[in-house]
Amino acid sequence: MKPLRHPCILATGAALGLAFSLPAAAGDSPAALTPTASPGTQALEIQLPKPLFVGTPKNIKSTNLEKPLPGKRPLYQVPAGTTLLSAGRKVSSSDQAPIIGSLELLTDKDKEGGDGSIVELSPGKQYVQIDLGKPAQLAAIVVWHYHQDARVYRDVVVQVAEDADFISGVVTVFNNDDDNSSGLGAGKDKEFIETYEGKLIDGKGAKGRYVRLYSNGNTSNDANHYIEAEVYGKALE
Ligand SMILES: [Ca+2]
Ligand SMILES: [Ca+2]
Repeated sequence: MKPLRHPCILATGAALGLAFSLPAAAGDSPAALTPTASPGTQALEIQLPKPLFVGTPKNIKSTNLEKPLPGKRPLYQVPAGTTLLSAGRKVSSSDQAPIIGSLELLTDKDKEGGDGSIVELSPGKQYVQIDLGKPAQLAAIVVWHYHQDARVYRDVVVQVAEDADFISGVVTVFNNDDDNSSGLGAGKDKEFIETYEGKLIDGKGAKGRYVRLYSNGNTSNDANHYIEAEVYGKALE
């Protein structure tokens, strides 16, 4: 009898759970994942898309990979009064003519993983930039590059600045380019596997009007993708 060549085509949570996190299974205890809120804070509410992983995980090569969480991301505490600042805001990019999709997809609140929800930028180091319209103090940035399969986007760097050219008041809040191949400085953050939960990045209270997110290809191909980028914080004006 011939062995099955693709025993995981009908992948189950058990089959996938070895390599990366999946949506909470019945029996998960949200209470156990919820840190105690302190006065003046609130849990960040993030609208999540439908999970899409349907295949087996790819062989991901990374020497700097964060260990995937065993379940859903714990609730994240942010300063009270924090709101979503980026919805509908203008997006620019180092690639003003994306290969697929348009830059508006970054802030249209659609985070579903299907092809129609994804903008594809040219290969190599590229950035997208969100204009919040006015200065703000940032609590968190959540980015969905892609979640049709498990992969890692390279050299993810997130910066905040006062001006659109990133000359004044530039603060780097995330950088996992550990070998400085993108030339923005070597970062100490870890690479991460993309999931439907997106990647939550601490805004560290950085102040600015513009948020820029860099990447440089991914472990499946050399293109750069975005589904949505959300910026949470408080307007300063
Ligand atoms: Ca979107
Ligand atoms: Ca690098």
